[in-house]
Amino acid sequence: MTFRIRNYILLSALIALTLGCKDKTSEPPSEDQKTTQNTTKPNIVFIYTDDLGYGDISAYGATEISTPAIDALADEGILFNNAYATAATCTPSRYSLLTGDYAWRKKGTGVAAGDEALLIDPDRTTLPKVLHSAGYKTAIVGKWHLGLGSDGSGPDWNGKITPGPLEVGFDYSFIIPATGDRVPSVFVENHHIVNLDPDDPISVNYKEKIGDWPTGKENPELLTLKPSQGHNHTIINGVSRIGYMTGGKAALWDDETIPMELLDKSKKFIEASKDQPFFLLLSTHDVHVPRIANKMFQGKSSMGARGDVILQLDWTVDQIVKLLKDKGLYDNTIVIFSSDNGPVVDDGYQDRAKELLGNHKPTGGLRGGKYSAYDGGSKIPLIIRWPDGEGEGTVSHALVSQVDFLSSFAALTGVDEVKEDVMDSQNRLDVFKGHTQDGRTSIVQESFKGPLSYVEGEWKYIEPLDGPAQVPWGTEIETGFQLKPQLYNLKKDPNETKNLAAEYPDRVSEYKQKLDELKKDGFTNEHEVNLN
Ligand code: NG6
Ligand code: CA
Repeated sequence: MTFRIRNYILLSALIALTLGCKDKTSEPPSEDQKTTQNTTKPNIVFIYTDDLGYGDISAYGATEISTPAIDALADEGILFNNAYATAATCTPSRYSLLTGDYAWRKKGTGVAAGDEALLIDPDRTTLPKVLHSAGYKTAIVGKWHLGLGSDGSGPDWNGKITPGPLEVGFDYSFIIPATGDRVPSVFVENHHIVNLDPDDPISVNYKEKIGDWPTGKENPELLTLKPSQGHNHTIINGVSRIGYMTGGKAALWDDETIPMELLDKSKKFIEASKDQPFFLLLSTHDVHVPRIANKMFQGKSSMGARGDVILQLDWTVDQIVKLLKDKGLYDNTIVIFSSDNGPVVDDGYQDRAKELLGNHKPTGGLRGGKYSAYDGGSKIPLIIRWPDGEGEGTVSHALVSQVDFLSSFAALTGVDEVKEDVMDSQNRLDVFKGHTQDGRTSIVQESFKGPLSYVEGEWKYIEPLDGPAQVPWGTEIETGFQLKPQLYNLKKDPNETKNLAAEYPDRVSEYKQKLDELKKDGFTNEHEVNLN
């Protein structure tokens, strides 16, 4: 895609104003939908991918892989090239997206275990609750990874699994409880495991082996995909996972059809919601490990499993867009595409991602990657395609954070006030719509059990903290831990190569003070632990 200049933004805004800019390729809505779909409250489909990097798609400059469906969204919408998840791992980023708060304010939000209790307080304001109050039907389909069940007891796998997504504001949920590489390898629909046979109850344990199902450690000869780090507990479908499980055989998912299952449930939700505005959070398993593409995509990229699942993800986007067009809903639906954290090449399985990477740069050259305090950890792709063509084909350089969707969508849907329990989310609707390039003044980035960073304008300060320079379990990613403060100029040095802290001591103390100030409203120092 071609990067166009600011004038173009103005010009297209003008054209949109005069002509009422519409997507030419989509089907006109049916008479039926014209009457039932409320144009002041557009549907929202948020495609939230897992571990997809800033450089992983062709719209962001990848040349070794082509992602035409995602690129088409960028051509029809706004591509943000200065957008951040709040954290470098999944659980805290998702916590922020749904609550509008930085996750370092809340204990236990590092990377949730597969049997963790629900991390979001059901009494608090959430993004789906805000949209629900505006008359939206809300759903999450896909990866959850924010815990299930009550504090102390966790999820009751064989009974009613609650609290969970439904208790924090979703009307419908069909989820992978934690991650694809964590047990239990089953889907949970609303409050129950799908296809669970009561005569074959499920047990899950994260401390010790239970039952007699083989493990990667004891029976490596049974593996079709071998671990490279950890991941040597219970074997499901030839792949050893994190955590032990036994029972629930009929409920096990098939890794190769996860995207199809998620699409099917998304489709049913969309079809059932056509009479009112809807919010669908489609939270893909791709491109997280284990990367097991469907047969349709196996061997289709030059990069092995990781490239194949990027193609599979692009196909998912294409399917969703086609579905919206088929149903006549595309002209009244905002489509958002983003990722929960930066990329990682070897994240624990010998899937040859590293060997076959070739010239591809998942972070687009940014320093670090998933887990890291450097920008490779949390600077992510973000594309917003507005149904009325706003910002069509433009690029926004504004500093934006996923934490702001809650307040911005509240404003969009006419919810005047967001309660005080939301501390960090700001209404940046004008920025998300491309009306202005004046983004946030500052953001905070969270690395995995490591330092926080404070970004203001073109400057980034990383707080000093003691810990290993590299992620210790072998992913070959720099953490960002350093005993001295770090200061980078992201404009002149986007890859954070030159620490300028010694040259600008006043800036360092100013940013340290500002970060400390933000921490005063709530901070859990569990992030200040050593990774070892
Ligand atoms: C790590 C896992 C990694 C991944 C990550 C969470 C090991 C060695 N590594 O602990 O594979 O599951 O947790 O990823 O176990 S996230 O995208 O959900 O945050
Ligand atoms: Ca992730």
